[in-house]
Amino acid sequence: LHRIPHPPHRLPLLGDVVGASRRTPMQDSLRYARRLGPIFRRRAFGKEFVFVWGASLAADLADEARFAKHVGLGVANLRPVAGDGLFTAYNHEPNWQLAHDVLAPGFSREAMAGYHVMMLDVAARLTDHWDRAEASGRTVDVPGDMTKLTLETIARTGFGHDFGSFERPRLHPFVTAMVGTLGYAQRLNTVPAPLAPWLLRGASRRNAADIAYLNRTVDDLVRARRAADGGDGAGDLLDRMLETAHPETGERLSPENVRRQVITFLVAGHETTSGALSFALHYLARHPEVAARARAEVDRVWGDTEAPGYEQVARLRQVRRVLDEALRLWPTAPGFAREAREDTVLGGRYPMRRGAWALVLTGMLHRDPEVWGPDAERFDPDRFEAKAVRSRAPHTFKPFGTGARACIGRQFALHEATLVLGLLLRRYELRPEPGYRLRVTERLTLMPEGLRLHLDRRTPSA
Ligand code: MNH
Repeated sequence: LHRIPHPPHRLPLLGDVVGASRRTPMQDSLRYARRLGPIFRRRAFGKEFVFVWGASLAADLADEARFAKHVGLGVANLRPVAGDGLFTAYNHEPNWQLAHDVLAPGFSREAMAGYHVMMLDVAARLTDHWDRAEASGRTVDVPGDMTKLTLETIARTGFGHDFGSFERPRLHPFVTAMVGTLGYAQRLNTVPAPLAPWLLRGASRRNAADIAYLNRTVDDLVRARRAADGGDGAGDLLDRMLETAHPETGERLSPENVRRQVITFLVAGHETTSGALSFALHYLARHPEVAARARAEVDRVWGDTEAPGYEQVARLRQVRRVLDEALRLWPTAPGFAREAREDTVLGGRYPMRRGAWALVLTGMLHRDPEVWGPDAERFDPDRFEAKAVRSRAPHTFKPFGTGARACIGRQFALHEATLVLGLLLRRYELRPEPGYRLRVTERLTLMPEGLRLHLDRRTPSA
């Protein structure tokens, strides 16, 4: 540890809390990162945390032979919500492999092609809503509407459920409860663990109520499906969770584990995609020349087809680059933790004992000037042209994590977001609100705060 730099002013007990901000721990760490270099540590309440963002060290942590996912910090704080569900399971828990094998086919090409039509359907509700705002000259609430869109998409495609988000003036209470638990899990890191029940008394009562609400929602959803005799799922994720046995062992998910998986997928399946879409729309509104190029591509590739087909989405290269570049600057899942499988030496210099772990700061890795150049802070989708991508070192762009525990929903998210950006670019011109400056809220995930845009409906053919 002594080889790893830390902030200069350490307090006894509290540690490195000088200048620290409780509401934005990730952006805070980015500030420390710039000062302290590619690997650094911070102490909080007697514990030492190691952060890594330098590209070569992060690439070393991606070595699956020596490192694995670590369930720590924010992720561990979600255990009371998501238990041994796919995202929060410990590597050694048998339900991880079981659920992974049972659910992975739910993200195959064939499965995705099946979701496509439902995704189009949900997107049409968004454009109805935006058409009305546009017609009356109102701005739209981007993160709010993207959250409605992505929640409806995962609920419909995965679970045959309709939350009716676009028919409500406010977000569905499921979202409020989810945001509550995510925020609470983040806050737990900002107080000493033994004092948490006392310091966060009120908040922890609310959190218990939020978790109870999430459980109830999910139990209702599962009960409705069981009552329908498994008949109406047509092989969606819930069908797999309830009906499908492991191909080799014949084992099935237990009812308690199904509950954990449904919550996991409803939360993981929409919150980060919503943020990614929101950041992308922010940058499109700020960079009309980029938007014009992407829009020209949509017009060219999709032509007059009212509803683009599944195959026509992956052909939107420019649009996809906009999304990648937004995820580079603001990876909406802003970090992931890696632990040593055995005693090892990180980057040939930092000894780590078996079980020792480090948090990869994805947002900072994505701005490492040695990889991205001196203008790493600038929004420039051309960084994702095929030639540029080929010439970059591996493990330098990691918005979906790494290895066996990387995001299972990656293709799902990319397909959904590219499709929706294509549809929105084809239909509207986007204008920023004068005076808006990007502010980013954190609740484990990242989201642009207060982002509203003006819309102008494009004329004919659109
Ligand atoms: Mn997703 C794991 C980012 C969309 C379901 N996701 C991860 C991890 C990252 C991540 C990073 C790894 C975390 C870790 O190592 O601790 N995920 C994203 C981003 C988007 C996203 C940035 C959208 C953009 N994720 C989705 C969608 C779904 C989903 C959509 C589901 C439909 N993600 C998961 C699940 C895991 C995961 C489940 C856990 C996988 C595992 O551990 O086996």
